Amino acid sequence: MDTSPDTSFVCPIIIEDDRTGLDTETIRRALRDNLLYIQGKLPELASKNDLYMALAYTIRDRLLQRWLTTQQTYLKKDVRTVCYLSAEFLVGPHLANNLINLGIYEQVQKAVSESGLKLEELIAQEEEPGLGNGGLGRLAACYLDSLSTLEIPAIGYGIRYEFGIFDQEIHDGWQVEITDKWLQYGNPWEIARPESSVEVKFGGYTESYTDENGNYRSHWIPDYVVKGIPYDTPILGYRVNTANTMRLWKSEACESFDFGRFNRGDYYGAVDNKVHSENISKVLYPNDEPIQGKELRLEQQYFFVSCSLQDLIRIHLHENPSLDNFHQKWSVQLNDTHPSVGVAELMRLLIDVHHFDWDKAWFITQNTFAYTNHTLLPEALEKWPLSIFGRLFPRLMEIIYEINYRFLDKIRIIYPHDDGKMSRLSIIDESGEKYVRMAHLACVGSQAINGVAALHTELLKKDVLRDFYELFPEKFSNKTNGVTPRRWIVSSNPRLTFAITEKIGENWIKHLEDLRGLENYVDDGVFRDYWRRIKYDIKADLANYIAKKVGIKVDPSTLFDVQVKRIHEYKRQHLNVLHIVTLYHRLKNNPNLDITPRTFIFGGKAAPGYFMAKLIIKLINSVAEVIDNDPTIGGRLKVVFLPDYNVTFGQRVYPAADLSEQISTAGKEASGTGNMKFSMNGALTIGTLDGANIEIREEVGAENFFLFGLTTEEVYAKKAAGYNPQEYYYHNEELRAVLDLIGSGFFSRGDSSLFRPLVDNLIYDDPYMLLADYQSYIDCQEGVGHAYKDQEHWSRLAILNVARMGKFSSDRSIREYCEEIWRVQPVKIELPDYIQANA
Ligand code: RUG
Repeated sequence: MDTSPDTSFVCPIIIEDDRTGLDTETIRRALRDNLLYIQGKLPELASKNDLYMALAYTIRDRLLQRWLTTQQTYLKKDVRTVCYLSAEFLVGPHLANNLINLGIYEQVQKAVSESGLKLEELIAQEEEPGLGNGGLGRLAACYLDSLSTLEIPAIGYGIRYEFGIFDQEIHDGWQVEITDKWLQYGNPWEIARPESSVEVKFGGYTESYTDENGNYRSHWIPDYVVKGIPYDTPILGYRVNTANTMRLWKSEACESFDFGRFNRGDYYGAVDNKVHSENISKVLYPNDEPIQGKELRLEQQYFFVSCSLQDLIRIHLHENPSLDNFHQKWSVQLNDTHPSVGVAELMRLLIDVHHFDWDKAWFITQNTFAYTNHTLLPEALEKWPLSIFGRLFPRLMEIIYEINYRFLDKIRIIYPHDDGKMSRLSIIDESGEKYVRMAHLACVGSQAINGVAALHTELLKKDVLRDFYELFPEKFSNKTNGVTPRRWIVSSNPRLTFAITEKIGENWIKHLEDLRGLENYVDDGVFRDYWRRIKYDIKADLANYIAKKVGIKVDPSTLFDVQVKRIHEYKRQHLNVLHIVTLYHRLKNNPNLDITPRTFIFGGKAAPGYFMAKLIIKLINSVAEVIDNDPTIGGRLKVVFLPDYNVTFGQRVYPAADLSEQISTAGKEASGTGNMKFSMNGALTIGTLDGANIEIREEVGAENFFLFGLTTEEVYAKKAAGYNPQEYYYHNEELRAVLDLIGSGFFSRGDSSLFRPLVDNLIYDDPYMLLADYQSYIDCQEGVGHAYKDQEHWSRLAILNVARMGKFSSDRSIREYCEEIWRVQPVKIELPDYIQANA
């Protein structure tokens, strides 16, 4: 079948008004039309999901002209394009965001309500694509939003996992993982492009030969070949015509049935290849688990990277006579080390397929890639056993050896006789079993390296990547993360959006620094009163949701103290629990104690194999149950664990928080982005000097931030001096009472063994130094309680927090990447006249 574009069929496309019109009447007509002709349903028999699908198609129709015009403009203008390679894109639901970005929320609300429906109910129907674990994938999604909003030519490449991050249920307080079947009712936002499929090699061996010019070359004969099929989703910017593409790859077998094996009677073996090939994009790996030995994950990484680079080369050669200028047209960002095998793959494609010599290929490769590091945790720094890597990608292994050999040759000249330096810098770890160090490959093969918050970048330079920093200081820079205000304020918090816009106009949505204008209203008592009423209403909505979801009644007038993020020991949800148990213990000893009533809200998933994280979830639920059933507490403390924390739930919870818990051990959280979402929505932060907390505190002012805990230097110094948590346990009576209470079985129906591993870990090891920070945290929380009692004062602090969050828009981060790393320019997209007339 010929699937190439037929250029003889070039004629102006006549677009039906029903597919582009933005007025209420046209949208209503289009909705009915799509219900009938796409969903195949009559209105009287349509389910809510049918109506959601019809609406989603109606909105997608309105994106298509923008999307196609964007692609056409990029081709015509021969632009430089950013290519964001990420194993995760946690984009969240599309519908509401697209309505906001198109500027047709109200029209659609009306169109839908005339049919007796509520838009919010249809929005709630959307199954969110959970194609990420947390911060890293969500950051990639915010960056796509900002790239489009800033009209920057960009493509996001990733994997179309059939099953995203698992759904979390809580059974008897324990996390239970359920398969995420996000595709079961179809995905109206994507378009499959099988005609642009590519093939990816795995396994086998290489053969060397000498080409016609006498050059030594290598040829990869694979064991099997997998097909990558692209699925494209438009990512529309806010009130611009730019709609960039997120292209996610699905794996399929090249030959779905092995007739050779079938004819030999090997019926099951005949479909083996198909099953194995399809498995590659089957499921997202939950992070926080040791990755060594997870061969399928390495296959996933190579699969999507190879597909994406082949795709870029194909697009490039469509417009350019050769790949000589590839690095001038594309800037490829490696989102963590997950896609860093791309350095070797681009070399392979240039040398083996396009016959470049080594030096030229290396020049192009080094000038194409840039690498973002997202973690300092040693267990998250990827390295792959050479045995697996070499077996799966024999040709890449040769190339990596050659890159390393040439790299170390240069190092030897700079640091003669320094074997320690050589082995520390080498791409191959030879200290025991041999490994490929992916961060080293990324550093050597990239023109720029960045961390994601100021502290994190400094620690990379001083510690994890110190030798590389010494070698190429000019490659290093910091790019503090940001989040998109379109999703994290406008879409999730319409009440706050209205209140802000009423005072300072709507420019802040694209220029978040304009929020500073709110400072003029901080002394306005009427505004503060309005602010508090809004917050109360949002909290009341969340209270209703909590009642429906987990059957717990919470009071919106209590302080909503929220910690939502992945469950991990370094994030220290259990420190939060120690505070709760401290308050409970105090109230038990002194029932008339005057404390600020609080509702503690938790949400987050634990990696399925991470025992301690799962035990922390159980502990939260156990403490919640005991406190909830204790009549002497009288509602002064409530603890809620909301299951299945995801983007949709985040949008509900950030706006309702009074207090944001950002309590990681200093030096462990690379940046954090939840900290920004809370603060933008008017929550105050209690936090350590970690990640972006430091910069948030600098922006909002130290007096508007509840700071506690050891600094990174103090953490390091204490560790170096031989940290002994028992000293804290024995010297702090209250802390001891709290740990003993948990260890005694009080919260586990008398079972004193249940939380023993957690308590013992704290007393005898405490790798994340909870005990060292305990007293400082408790004292700081006391300050929070006092501050909340003065509501006028609290509202001032909250308004100032919002007003000073301008820095943390992902637009600012993306501008910095564009100017300092990618060197790309915005490109205006002009729609054909007949479309503009509609808009
Ligand atoms: O843990 C980090 C967060 O601190 C950071 O905000 C986020 C985005 O930069 O990335 C998170 N992260 C790091 N997720 N995965 C990793 C390691 O692969």
